[in-house]
Amino acid sequence: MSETTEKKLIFSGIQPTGTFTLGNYIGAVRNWGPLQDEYNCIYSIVDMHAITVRQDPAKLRQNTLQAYALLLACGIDPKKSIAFIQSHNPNHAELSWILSCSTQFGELSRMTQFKDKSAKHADDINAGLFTYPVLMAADILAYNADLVPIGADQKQHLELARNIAGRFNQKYGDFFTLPEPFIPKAGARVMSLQDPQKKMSKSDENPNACILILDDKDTIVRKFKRAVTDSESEVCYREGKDGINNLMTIYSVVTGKSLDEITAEFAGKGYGDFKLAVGEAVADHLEPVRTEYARLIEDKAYLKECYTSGAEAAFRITRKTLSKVYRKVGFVDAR
Ligand code: AQP
Repeated sequence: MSETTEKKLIFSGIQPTGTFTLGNYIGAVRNWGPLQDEYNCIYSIVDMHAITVRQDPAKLRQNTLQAYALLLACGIDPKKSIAFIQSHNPNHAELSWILSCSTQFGELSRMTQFKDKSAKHADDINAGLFTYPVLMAADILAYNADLVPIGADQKQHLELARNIAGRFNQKYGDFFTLPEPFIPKAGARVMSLQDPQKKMSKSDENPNACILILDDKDTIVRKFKRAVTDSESEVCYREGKDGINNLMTIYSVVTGKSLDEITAEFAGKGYGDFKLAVGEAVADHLEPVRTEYARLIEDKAYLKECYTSGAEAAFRITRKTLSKVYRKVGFVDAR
C-alpha cells in the first residue's frame, strides 16, 4: 500500500479476547472490507489491549492468530490494507506514554468501559485497564488517522482520543489530526440474546448470549430460538421491545430488508417463525466467512507472511510520527 496518497486514512482494531461475535462483525469488521477501495486502511489485532483483563497466555496466542485469520476471512485484503498484530509494532506503546502525559486522571475515571470492566474484574483493576483509552488514542494518532470505524460502545474512547490530540496540539503546536468516528447506521450496538439491554460481548459467560461468527448453522439457529423476547407476539420495532428490536436489526442487516418489510413479512406469524428465519439468515450470511477462515487457519505460513509485512509497514509510518513527536516535546535526537 502506498504511504503517501491523497486518500483519507482509516484505522481500527479488534481485541483477540475470543472469537468475534455477531456484534463485532455487524458493528465493526463487516464494514472494514468495503472501505478498502476508497481509503487507506490500517487494521490491527490489538493484543496489548487484551491483556488489560487476565488472559491465559497459550489461549491468547491462539486467539490472536485466529483473530488475524478471521480478519482476512471477513474481507480484509493484506495487499490493499495494512493488517498487523499490535504488539509487533512497539511504537504504539511508546506513543501511549507520551500521550498519557496529556491525559487527565479525571477524564479516564469517567470512561464507561473502565467502570464496567472494573466491576466485572473487581479482583484485578490494574493500571492498564485504566489507561486503555490512552493506548487506543496512540493506536489511532500514530497514523494520524482521519476516520475510525467503530461500534457505538467505542464512541466515548474516540472522543477522548480527540481530546488528547487537541491538548497535545495546544501544548506543542498543531500536529495530530483529530480523528472522526465512523459508526454504522444500523447495527452499531448489537445486543445480547439473553439480556437485550446489554451489548453482545465476546467475553460473556453465557454462551447463549452471543453468536460467534464461527458457530455452525445448528448452533446459530438454536441460540436464536432461545433468544429472550417479550410476552407479545407481534414482530414490530417499538420502544420497550428490546429483544425483538435487536433481532429485527440483525435480520435487516444480513438480508438488506427494511424494518417495515420485515414487519410485513412476519405479519400474523409468531416469534417462533421469526427467530428461525433470523437464525437461518445469519448462518447463511456467515457461511462464506467460516469457509474462508477454515482455509486460512491451515495456512500458517501465509498468515505469518501477511502479519509480518503488515507490521513492517505499520512500523515505518509510526516511527516517523514518533520522531516528530519526540522533537516536539523536546527530547534530544538519538542520532
Ligand atoms: N455488541 C456490539 N455491537 C456493535 N459493535 C460492537 N463492537 C463490540 N461489540 C459490539 C465493536 O467491535 C469492535 C471491536 O471491539 P473490541 O474487540 O475492541 O472490544 P469490545 O468493544 O470490548 O468488544 P467485546 O466483544 O465486548 O469484547 P470483550 O468481551 O473482550 O470486552 C469495536 O469497534 C466495537 O465497537
